[in-house]
Amino acid sequence: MIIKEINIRKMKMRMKHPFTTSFGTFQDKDFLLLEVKDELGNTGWGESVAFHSPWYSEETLETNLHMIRDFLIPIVLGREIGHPDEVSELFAAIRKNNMAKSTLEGAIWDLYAKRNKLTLAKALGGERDKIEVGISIGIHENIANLVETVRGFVEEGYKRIKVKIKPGYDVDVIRELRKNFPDVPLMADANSAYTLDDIELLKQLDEFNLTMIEQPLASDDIIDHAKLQKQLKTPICLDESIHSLEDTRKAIELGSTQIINIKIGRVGGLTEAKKIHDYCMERQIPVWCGGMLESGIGRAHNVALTTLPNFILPGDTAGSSRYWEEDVITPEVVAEDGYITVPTAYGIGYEPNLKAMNKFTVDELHFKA
Ligand code: OSB
Ligand code: MG
Repeated sequence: MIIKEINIRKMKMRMKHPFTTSFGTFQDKDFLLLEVKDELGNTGWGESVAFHSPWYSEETLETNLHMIRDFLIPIVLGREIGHPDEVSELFAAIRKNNMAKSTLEGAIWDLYAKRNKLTLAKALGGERDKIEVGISIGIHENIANLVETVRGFVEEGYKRIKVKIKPGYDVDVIRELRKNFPDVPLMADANSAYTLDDIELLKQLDEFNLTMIEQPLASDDIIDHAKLQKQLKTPICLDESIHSLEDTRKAIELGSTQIINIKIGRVGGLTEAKKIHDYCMERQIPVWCGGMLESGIGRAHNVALTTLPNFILPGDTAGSSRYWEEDVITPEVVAEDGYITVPTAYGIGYEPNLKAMNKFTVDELHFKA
């Protein structure tokens, strides 16, 4: 297929509820959507999961726009591409900037699947027709409110509950949740808020039978996590520290992690995500699909990836209505009793809802071969 046309939309969508992590609060979501077209008029869609500010990682919407416009589009525009796996090889000449790469690579995967009359799930080698999903819940300053929020999602059937923690909002919060929900699969995500000085405190979490603790230590660390894991019963899962298959190999070899959170954007695209999945499957390391508060386009990519067999643990990809009054795809992603049914239409399996998309578009850029 020849990449003939690329269109970028700068989007602004207000989330239904603010979402607070140890590093900041999200309310307005600024992000990019990208559409690719081939010589036959087929289209594919991708989403940049970079946030407005460099809190979670160094990438932002504007750095992604710069990388996509000035470096990545010139590599693919007008080029003949046989298979989307070639895209990550072409992009290897550019260091890092994984979320930027993933935006364009994801759109080309969708295009490839549509052109070959395959679902994206099938094109990736996925097998499931429905996926199990959990939910990620932000910091609630009022613990009674948090308990009620969790109760609502447990009643909706979500398969596991993840709560954010930070220093001063950790052991007591988890104790209260365990008291109220003794049997619910529960985990905590610290988004790098602790250091090895907090070992004694983190060890107290062992008594609550958490499925895992996600990224307790620095966002660029794999050494201290290995030291911490030796002293914790609770499995550590790395999120921020994993950007590639190589990072995955090193973290597993060191004993820094027992579970991997795969985010397509963070690892530079679906091809690398699949490599990490396959590597972990061979070593019986479970993986799950993380979320970046995506709109429907990114959410659809997550659903397709999660159909691969080693996505053993429920991910963070909840239904569209958890985040948005109106999503940019049709139909919207629906989670029912903790399952999302994998769509059967070709490519990502959901159509862009252009009316909604236009409403939330603040700028557009067009590129033609
Ligand atoms: O660490 O997984 C994370 C949201 C923003 C930034 C980082 C993270 C998160 C989430 C929510 O946990 C994931 C989602 O619901 O999409
Ligand atoms: Mg995380």
